[in-house]
Amino acid sequence: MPTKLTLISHALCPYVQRAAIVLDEKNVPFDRIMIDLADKPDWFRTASPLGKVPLLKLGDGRYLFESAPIVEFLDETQPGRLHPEDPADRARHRAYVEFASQILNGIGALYNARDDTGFYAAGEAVRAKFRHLEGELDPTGPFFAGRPFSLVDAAYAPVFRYFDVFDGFADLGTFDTLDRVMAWRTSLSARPSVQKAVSKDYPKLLTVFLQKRGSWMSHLLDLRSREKALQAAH
Ligand SMILES: N[C@@H](CCC(=O)N[C@@H](CS)C(=O)NCC(=O)O)C(=O)O
Repeated sequence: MPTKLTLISHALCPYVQRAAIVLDEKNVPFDRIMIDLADKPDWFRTASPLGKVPLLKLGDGRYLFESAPIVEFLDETQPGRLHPEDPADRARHRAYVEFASQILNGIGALYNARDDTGFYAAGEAVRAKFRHLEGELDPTGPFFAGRPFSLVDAAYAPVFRYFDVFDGFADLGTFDTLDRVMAWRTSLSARPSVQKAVSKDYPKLLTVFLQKRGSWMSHLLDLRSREKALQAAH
């Protein structure tokens, strides 16, 4: 590619993280531009047909949109394949990337639930998906398909990152008894490309985002911070 790639981003977006992880796994230098999704600039509206991040700006000025085609493009154009060779395996991997997107929708339902009933129902729906994954993971690990890190791993690392923050104020039990999923989560969180995909203030930014939802999760966060304040006062 003639010149540097640019990843059009948002600090909290899990789909942006997929592209950032793949770029880093392939040692591709790239620039990053953050977009305020509450106040989208005109050039972004023009470049992004769905008005969403990520976008990948190529060296020739063209923009790619949608995380799945973006990471597939990177996989095809940059050395070090992150997709399996066998077409059926590849199709399965693509399906599990979509499965990760469905879990992200479930996480959205969880943090937007208005009351405890909706919250626990959304939590159970997310857990059911991880229960399914427990049977799909390579038993030897450390990643989805065993030793090689793949595009599927890049899709799940941002999913697990939500729980690193949720764990600070709620015991959801999402991964209880799901030993392979937990081991996968741990391996992904130790991966340098995963760590570098967000800024250091990600947990704080996500916490503020969750506090503002006016949801049951916001209420749990509020309870936790009151508890902490009380403990600090004693
Ligand atoms: N299917 C898209 C989903 C991307 C997406 O949902 N991006 C969100 C942020 S995480 C967004 O840009 N939302 C802005 C909006 O909908 O206005 C992909 O895989 O790239």
